Amino acid sequence: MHRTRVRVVEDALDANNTIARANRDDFDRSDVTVLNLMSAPGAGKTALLERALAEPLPGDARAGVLEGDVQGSMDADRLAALHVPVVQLNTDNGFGGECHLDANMVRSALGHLPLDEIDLLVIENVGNLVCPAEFRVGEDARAMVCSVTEGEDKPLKYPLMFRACELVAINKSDLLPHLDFDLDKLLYNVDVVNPGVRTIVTSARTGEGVEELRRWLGELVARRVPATVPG
Ligand SMILES: Nc1nc2c(ncn2[C@@H]2O[C@H](COP(=O)(O)OP(=O)(O)OP(=O)(O)O)[C@@H](O)[C@H]2O)c(=O)[nH]1
Ligand SMILES: [Mg+2]
Repeated sequence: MHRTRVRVVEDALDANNTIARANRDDFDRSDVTVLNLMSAPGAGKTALLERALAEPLPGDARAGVLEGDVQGSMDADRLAALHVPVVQLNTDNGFGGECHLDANMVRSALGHLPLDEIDLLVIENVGNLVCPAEFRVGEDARAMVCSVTEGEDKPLKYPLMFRACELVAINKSDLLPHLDFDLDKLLYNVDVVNPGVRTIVTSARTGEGVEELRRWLGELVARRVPATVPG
């Protein structure tokens, strides 16, 4: 019984990976770098994107955003004001209200994205510290936002998410003076689960760290190796 359950989970992840590779081929054909951006609900993914994408990115990389939410278009509406292409994907709409995006959901949105007109696609995943890290969607890189209101222990309690990412933005730094929060302890815990991972302390309120985040996004696009997928 137990073994059957494990097999089913493995099959589901295999199927997801197959679709993720198909997404990846489509992204490669259009030469688009893809970032899967994850966090707990409300850590500040959309607020940081509003700041980071307000000006053209370094290297004039053109960005687009795929907004994943269970319901509603509030985040997409916020970002649409920036004049970057934004597509809203609701998991409530035919995907059972899932708490994460998977490769098939992203695939269903590809036709709505102007892939040939962008260099970077940021996929804002559904706010959740567990499931999004388990599903590849065809991305080149994964990053997460961890806000200072969440507690220093989160890397130790949700290690997969912290381990899956190559950048951790530690957001809401403007609130530090008002909190009983030890930033060094959080940085230490992040390093324990993902040694050497890049961290940027950010505030979508004051703009702290946003230039560094923008530079990182530019570097992500610049490091892309041109793909050899048949057209
Ligand atoms: N003080 C402060 N508030 C912030 C900061 N970043 C985001 N917020 C606030 O935190 C709340 C959640 O921000 P969002 O950007 O919606 O967070 P999110 O991660 O996109 O949330 P979901 O998409 O629902 O998972 C909003 O009220 C923001 O104004 C920050 O750096 N400092
Ligand atoms: Mg959001």
